[in-house]
Amino acid sequence: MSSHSEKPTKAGGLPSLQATFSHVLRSQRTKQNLKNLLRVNQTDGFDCPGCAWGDNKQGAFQFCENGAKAVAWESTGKGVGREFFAQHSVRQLAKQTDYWLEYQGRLTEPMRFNAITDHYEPVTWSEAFSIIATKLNSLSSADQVEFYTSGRASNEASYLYQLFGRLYGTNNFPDCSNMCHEASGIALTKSIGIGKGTVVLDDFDAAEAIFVFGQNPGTNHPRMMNTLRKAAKQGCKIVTFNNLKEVALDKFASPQSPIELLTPAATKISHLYLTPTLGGDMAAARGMAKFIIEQRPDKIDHDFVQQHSAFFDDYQRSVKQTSWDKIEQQSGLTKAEIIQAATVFSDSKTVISCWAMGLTQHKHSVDIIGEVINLHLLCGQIGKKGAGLCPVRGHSNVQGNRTMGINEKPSADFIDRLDNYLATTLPRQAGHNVVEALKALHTKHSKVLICLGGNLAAAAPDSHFTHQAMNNAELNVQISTKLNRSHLQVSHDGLILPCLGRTELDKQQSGIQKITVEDTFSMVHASTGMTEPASEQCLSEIDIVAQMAHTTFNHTRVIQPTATDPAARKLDWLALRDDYALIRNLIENTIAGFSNYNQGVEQPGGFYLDNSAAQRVWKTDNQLAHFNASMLPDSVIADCSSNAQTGHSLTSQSGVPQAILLLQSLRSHDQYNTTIYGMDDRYRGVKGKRNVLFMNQQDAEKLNLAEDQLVDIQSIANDNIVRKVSGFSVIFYDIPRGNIAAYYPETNPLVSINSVGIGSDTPTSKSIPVVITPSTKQVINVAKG
Ligand SMILES: Nc1nc2c(c(=O)[nH]1)N[C@H]1C(S)=C(S)[C@@H](COP(=O)(O)OP(=O)(O)OC[C@H]3O[C@@H](n4cnc5c(=O)[nH]c(N)nc54)[C@H](O)[C@@H]3O)O[C@H]1N2
Ligand SMILES: Nc1nc2c(c(=O)[nH]1)N[C@H]1C(S)=C(S)[C@@H](COP(=O)(O)OP(=O)(O)OC[C@H]3O[C@@H](n4cnc5c(=O)[nH]c(N)nc54)[C@H](O)[C@@H]3O)O[C@H]1N2
Ligand SMILES: [Mo]
Repeated sequence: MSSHSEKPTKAGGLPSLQATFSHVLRSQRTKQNLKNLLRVNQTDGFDCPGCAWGDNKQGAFQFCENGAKAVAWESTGKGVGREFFAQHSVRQLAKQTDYWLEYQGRLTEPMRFNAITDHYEPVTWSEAFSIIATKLNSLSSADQVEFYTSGRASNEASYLYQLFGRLYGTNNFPDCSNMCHEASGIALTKSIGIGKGTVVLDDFDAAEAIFVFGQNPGTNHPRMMNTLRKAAKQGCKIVTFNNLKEVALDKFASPQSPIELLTPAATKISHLYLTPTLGGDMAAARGMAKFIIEQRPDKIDHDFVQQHSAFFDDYQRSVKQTSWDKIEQQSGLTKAEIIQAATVFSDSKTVISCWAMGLTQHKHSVDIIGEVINLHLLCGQIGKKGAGLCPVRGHSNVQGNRTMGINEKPSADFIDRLDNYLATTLPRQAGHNVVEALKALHTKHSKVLICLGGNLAAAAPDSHFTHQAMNNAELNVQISTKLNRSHLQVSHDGLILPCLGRTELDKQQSGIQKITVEDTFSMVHASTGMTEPASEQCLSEIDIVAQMAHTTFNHTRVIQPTATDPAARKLDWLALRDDYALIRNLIENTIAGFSNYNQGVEQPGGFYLDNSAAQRVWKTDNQLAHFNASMLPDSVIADCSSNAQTGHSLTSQSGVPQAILLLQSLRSHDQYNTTIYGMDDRYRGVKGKRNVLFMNQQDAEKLNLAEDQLVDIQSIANDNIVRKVSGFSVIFYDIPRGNIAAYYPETNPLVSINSVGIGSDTPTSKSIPVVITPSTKQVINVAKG
């Protein structure tokens, strides 16, 4: 009998409400978490750590099932302290699943790795800061340190952290964006002169059509489902491009509607649902442009093109040169399907396009996104009410991190402002992104890794390479709330520094502190935690960063690489920690758009950071929006071997022909990135396991694979390294032939560190060429916990 359950016919509804409360109950802090949920995204509450979708301040509750999981997961009654680490060696812990590691509870005291005993042992905070200061002052170059950031860190924490790193002397700021929306930022900046989305939440009310490319909001941005549901009910046409049939984008029942909650009723979301092949969206969007340019030239916004854009002629030439054959072959869609989508696009007065990881994690993602932007320029669908571009951000403050300067390639303007205000000279040359940082650690050029949140060991590609790189670090410092794989990649010296989470009360000298964040719609607003901290020993991220900086800059340098920046010593790091309003003053004085910052965040809902492109002001070299005239790539996959074209056959060493399939790694409904909440993926009908492989039944039959059979997956790259994962059970799924899907992070070992997006350096986690074979390892992955 098949071990997975029926796929539901609608998303949301009662099961969603039930799941919400079962996670609250499991947190062992039920009462507190019910209170927490009522304060999620409320004006006087805290920003949901779940995702970066904007808040609509009306309505009694602003949380969703997956936001509730994130809150309950953080605010748990379980804790991990010295007894736990005395009991388990690092080597033993490394054998546990990601789920088990985080399920142990909150980190409650600072710990230091002892390489002799292979255990973490208690350390005082002052010893911990002194270890960091001593190490940072002993390096021969500031570029030997990698400062990683994950997108949950607040504006204040991120700002202070980048200031610390830059005053120390480096731009090595690898961050989760490098693996996430990097391609969006690059494509947008190239075309419209700003790397952010151009719409606000209200625009969705005024859109006649909404295109959703490569995004699964039912799981990853559930609050967006209410926006889509409302739009659909108003007659807005929603067009979905997704490699898989995601149930929420078909039918959604709002848990806030009694009828949809309690009966089979649901709102039909997508007017048109197209399933392109992986990496095929550029071809699909090119086809839409071809139809409009060649068949419906009256639908081109000629005034916009003339007044606001450059390189239209080049673009038009590229479009005309692209054949329908190539478009159909590369998109996996028929000309008729593409024309249907193009007709909705060109017939609508206002169009918004949203996208997420299905567009950003490919080899030619910058061009894929460029082509979506081209469509909007072609029809003038930008910089007017109800129209524009919406890269839907992941982490709740990932957009704010970048605004605050977490960027390995800072703009000259940004450094100019800091230099002027602080009377200093900060480094300008580009630092390392994630892939570069890992390579530098791997070759031991970099010696220290500091992580402000996240779980680099599990989030980054090529797990074996990544783990080796992290183990090479002479010092691995992890500022975290929960135990994860990154704490276990330690061979020399390592520190676990436990911090407060978003939901927790943050008391400093000057009183209770708020922090601020920026959402997908460039709204900056405050967030105040209310729960008692998990432990008295947990410090706020800001406190930890401030003390690292204070100790480092007041320590004698053993080797003088670049003289310690005098500005670093002049700054009163501890005063900034005592009152976060002072950090906001510093931000106000050094970053554009933040005037009256402290007053602005007092307003309900916060304040809006201006977006030039939304005003039809183009901050490009010639003050015009640029069409991107790139041709379709020859192949959508990274160069992996001379004959590695999807679907073509390759002869294995044993002489048996094997088909190459293209694998995407995605999220289940029960996870937050590398944090695994449970083993189910309700909307895809998966229960109790994560090592599953979604594949087309015909592909499976061709390979003689039965449903539930265990298989091994091996990726193909142009080096001789074997990258393989074992024991995945086959699930027949509605997915284009030649494409397969499995969960992240389990499939990260398959992504070569060298397989990255052109111009973005983002690991190509949505197009991994692989071969699959019946498993040699008979394991069933069951929940531990
Ligand atoms: N509950 C929860 N919320 C989250 C997260 C989480 O893990 N859990 N993660 C957060 C983060 S950091 C992020 S970045 C976002 C991620 O949000 P998503 O981007 O929605 O995340 P993925 O699961 O990677 O889903 C990618 C979607 O794109 C589709 N897809 C893949 N490749 C292609 C393609 O080539 N073309 C098209 N058209 N579709 C494709 C997949 O079928 C899938 O539906 O969510 C954020 N919110
Ligand atoms: N194969 C594959 N790889 C991917 C992706 C994919 O789709 N496929 N997606 C990529 C994407 S989009 C992203 S954004 C990255 C995510 O990469 P990361 O952001 O590095 O990973 P997370 O899993 O979000 O980090 C979880 C950890 O953050 C810590 N944490 C949680 N809350 C807090 C807090 O408030 N403060 C601090 N200091 N720590 C906290 C906890 O210890 C927890 O274990 O992964 C990328 N990797
Ligand atoms: Mo992300």
